[in-house]
Amino acid sequence: MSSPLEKWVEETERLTKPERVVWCDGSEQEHERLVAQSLADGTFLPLNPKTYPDCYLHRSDPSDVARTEQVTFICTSSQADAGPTNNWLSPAEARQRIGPLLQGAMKGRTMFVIPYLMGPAASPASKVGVEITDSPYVVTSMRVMTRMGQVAMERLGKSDDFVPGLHSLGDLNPKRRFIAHFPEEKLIWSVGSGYGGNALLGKKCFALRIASYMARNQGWMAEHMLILGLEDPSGQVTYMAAAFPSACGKTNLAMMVSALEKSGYRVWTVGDDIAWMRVGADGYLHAINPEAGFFGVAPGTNKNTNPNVIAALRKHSIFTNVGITPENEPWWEGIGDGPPAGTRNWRGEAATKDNGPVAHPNSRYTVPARQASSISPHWEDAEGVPISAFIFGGRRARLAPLVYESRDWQHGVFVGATMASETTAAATGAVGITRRDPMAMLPFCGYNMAEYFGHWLKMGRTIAHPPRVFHVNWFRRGADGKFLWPGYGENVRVLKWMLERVAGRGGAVETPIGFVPAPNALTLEGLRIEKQTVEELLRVDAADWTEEMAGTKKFFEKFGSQLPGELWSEHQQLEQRLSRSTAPRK
Ligand code: SAT
Ligand code: MN
Repeated sequence: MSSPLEKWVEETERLTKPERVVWCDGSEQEHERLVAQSLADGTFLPLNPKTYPDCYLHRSDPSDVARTEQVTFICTSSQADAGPTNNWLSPAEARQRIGPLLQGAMKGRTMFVIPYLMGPAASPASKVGVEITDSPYVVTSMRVMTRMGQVAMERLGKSDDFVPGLHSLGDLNPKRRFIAHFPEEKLIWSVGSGYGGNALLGKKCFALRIASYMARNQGWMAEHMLILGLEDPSGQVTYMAAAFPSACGKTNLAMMVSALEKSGYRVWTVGDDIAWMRVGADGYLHAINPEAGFFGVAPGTNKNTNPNVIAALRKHSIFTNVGITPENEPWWEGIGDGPPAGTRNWRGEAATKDNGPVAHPNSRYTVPARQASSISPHWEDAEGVPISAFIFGGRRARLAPLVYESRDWQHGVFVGATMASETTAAATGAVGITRRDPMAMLPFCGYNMAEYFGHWLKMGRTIAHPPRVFHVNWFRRGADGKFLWPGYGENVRVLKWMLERVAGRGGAVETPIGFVPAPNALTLEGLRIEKQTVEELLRVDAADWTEEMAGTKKFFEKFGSQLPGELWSEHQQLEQRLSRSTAPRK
């Protein structure tokens, strides 16, 4: 008798009609075979084997360089279950529209079956996915980003407890591109794109969209969050999880080389993008990183902004849509020097001043997490790491101070729900537009976001020791348009304040929006920054915030009566605090 997995593979073979079927085991020999093929057919270009051993450059189709949210669908039986922020198709209509695109889509191609495990091999919280794809780039990338092959097959056995994901490049025509999720069946269909979050189905499709739906039903959390540990001079490590939208610096924060290392503060990386969290026996929320690699934004990455990743990506890494130097080394804007004469851009043309950026703004590196020297010794712990703080953040040129702490869990959920950020190149569409992105989950929540907020509120009632909730903004600009805060390794100063708040020590002043560091509560030694700049960074402008409330209100109204009353109540209370603070003093 064939297993549920074998049945699905046979069914898919009949649908897509590949020339051959290859079951991937994740072995070294298989990797070498695949790389040799990918080099032969141009999927990969070799990088310098001396300075970048086992590293490759992949150029995607120029029309296929980022996630495409407008063709990403949540396919639930009822539209209300997808909610007002997701694109929706009924499961029947999705099958009708996408089925024909998959019909015979793998003719003449190899169909790869990739069993993979999301989460550490030892963790009971880990889950099995199986991706079927006709893209060898996807196979090689999944081997970095997940625990692929044998380990997943062992976990699965003959059971049907896996998330099937069917991916085909199709003809790469954006008009025939669909990324569809069927959360009721835990199924994913993706066709017409070979890019990152559209094609590596373990990442956003499974670990966020499908997993968030499962988590709501099962009482846990799947979040778009990095996980880091901050070690203090006594050697104690406090774990924090932070949600920022795509391309807002999660990887850099998670891998930071601390500016306070000499005083004993050091950052350990557990994850850079996704956190799966459950309440542990100790009453703390415990987080695992379901992934095994980092899929980070290349431009702007250099030995100052992220020295750990620069060192890590010198072997076994894949580069997508970056430039290439005559020495066959990867090159991108902000890498440091250059570009050297003879560099070719991400499309393979000679890089000149007039043909745009050398690396695509959303070009990426894919690197095994274990290669980072900052990787936490606990990153694969079966029980995950206990989370003491949540950090929300985004890009806001104005408004949000460098850091503030919410008043309590419910207010923290409000802070997350009202997050907004300027858009980046990680998704197609205009860049730099401020949009609401609650908990950085707007593109990744697999169900109605009103219910998602409700789930957060409910979780708060089940966690005996809930994380404290903070909000940060590294991107505030001064009147001259320049960033006020240096960011990167200096961000540890803000994390240190959070650690002190968690320990019940850090000094804070109350403002209408929450608590900001008291004067002198931020450790600024060794940083050249004017007192006025710090004041400006921490300033809460009641008039600006009152204006912001109108935007928040409009956003909340989208959800109609489904929005939890607690959030309206928080909205009202904030309005009152703001009006009290702007009222003339008696
Ligand atoms: O393309 S991905 O979705 O994997 C990266 C991102 O946008 O966060
Ligand atoms: Mn992400």
